[in-house]
Parts: sequence; structure tokens; C-alpha cells
Amino acid sequence: LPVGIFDSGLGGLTVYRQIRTLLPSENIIYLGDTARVPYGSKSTGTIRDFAIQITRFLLDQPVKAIVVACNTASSLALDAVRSLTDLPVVNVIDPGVQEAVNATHNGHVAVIGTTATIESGAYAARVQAMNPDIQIHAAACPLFVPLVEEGWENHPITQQIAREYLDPLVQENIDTLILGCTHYPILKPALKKILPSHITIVDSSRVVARTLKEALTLHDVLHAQTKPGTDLFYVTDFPRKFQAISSRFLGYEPDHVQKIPIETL
Ligand code: DGN
Repeated sequence: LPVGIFDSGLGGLTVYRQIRTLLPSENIIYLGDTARVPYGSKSTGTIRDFAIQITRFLLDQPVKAIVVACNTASSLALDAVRSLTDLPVVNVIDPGVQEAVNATHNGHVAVIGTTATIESGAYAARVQAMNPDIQIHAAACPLFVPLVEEGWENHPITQQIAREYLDPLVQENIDTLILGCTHYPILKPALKKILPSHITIVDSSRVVARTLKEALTLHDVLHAQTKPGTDLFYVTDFPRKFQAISSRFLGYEPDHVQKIPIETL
């Protein structure tokens, strides 16, 4: 059976990419809810409804594990997803938090994400639960997603906006920064340029892939065969500039992309 991955749109392809690299023989179904993106500015109830619909769709395929490859859905709808299934459910928050807790020396960790992710307090709660001595500093960076989708990750205006968002965090003496949104790994080179070099940037997508591998191993459903796995990409709409946006996340243009209308979810 395949692994099911979902995201509010195409940003989760950064997570897919790491999973595909680490687990080349797994079959994968990816669903990007491109008709309803962004989730980051929507209410909790709406995000939970979307996540429940998509989870049901993936369970019907069927799949053997679910990866919630969206920080906003992981922040607000993880319990709803878990309530629908006993299969392994991997989220994108816990692995990043674990890595940040391990990385910090001075106990000042920052997280950046969409407005919904930051307002949910999910990252702060997880860090506190793991180590109550760590201070978490959070900033919503709502302009980052459209900048990445526009392909402006190296534009001077992105540097300027990033300074506005990140300077207050740097002044809090942070030594670790969690990229709490699927789009932000694309901005990593730009952020590195403006952040002091001692700050560790945590891009959780790689750790998420490792966490999935562990979960599949634990449930004894890791694919043993060596031939390459298959990919199936579903989107709920083909956005304008679909090819450009998806290839930015993936490094190439995806094949086998099918539209699945929301009504049929
Ligand atoms: N995938 C979303 C996230 O990781 O929070 C970002 C896109 C969005 O819904 N704004």
C-alpha cells in the first residue's frame, strides 16, 4: 500500500521530496489542496474540516500511513486526523521541535510560520512539554508564502521583509530558528544571508522523512522491495503557474498529476 501525504497546496512537496529520497521504494500518493490554499489565514474549524475530508479520501485509497505535510494542518487538526484512523500519522511539528530542542545551547528558540500556525501556539506547547526551560519566540510571517510562490526568494524585497520579521527574534538572542511552514525551506539561502551565522536553521522536512521511516518500521509496513516506488499526485485545482510553483518545490516538473475536484473528496 502507498503512503498518503497531504498539504494545503504544493508546499508539502518539500516534505515529499525528502521522503522520496529516503524511501525510494515506497509508493506515494500526494494530495495538494490547491483549490483551497492558503490554510494559514483560515479559521480552526475550516482547517479541521478540510483535513478530515482529505484524510477520509486517503484512507479510502487505501494508504498504510498518513503524513500531514502542512504545518497549519499539523497545528490545528492533528487530533482530528488521528481520531479517524489507527494507522501511523506523522506530522511536521514534532520532528522539528525535537531537532530544535537538541540544537539549542542558550535555550532561546524561535519559530516562524503562518498566522494560523503561530496563533495556535502548537510549537510553543510542544517545546514547553519537551523542555520547560526553553524560551520560545514566535513570529507569523504571512508574506513569505506568496513571495515563494511568486519565485521571489532571491529578490531584494524578500530580504527586506525577512529583516522586518526576523530582526526582533534576533534581538531576543535566539540561537535556533524553526522553519514552521512548508514553503520556508525555499527561503533558507535568503534567510541565511540576513541571520547571524551562529543561528541554527531547523528545516524539519528531512527529520519528518526519518520519522516516517521509523513509524513504518515500527508497524512492520516498510516496503522491502528494491524497485523504485510509484508516485501519484492529486491536486484539487491546477493553479496558474502550476508547473513553475511545483518544480520550485520539487526540483523538477511532476508527472502523473491528476485533478480531483473538491466535491468528490
Ligand atoms: N502548507 C502551509 C503550512 O505549512 O503552514 C503553508 C501554505 C498555506 O496554507 N498558507
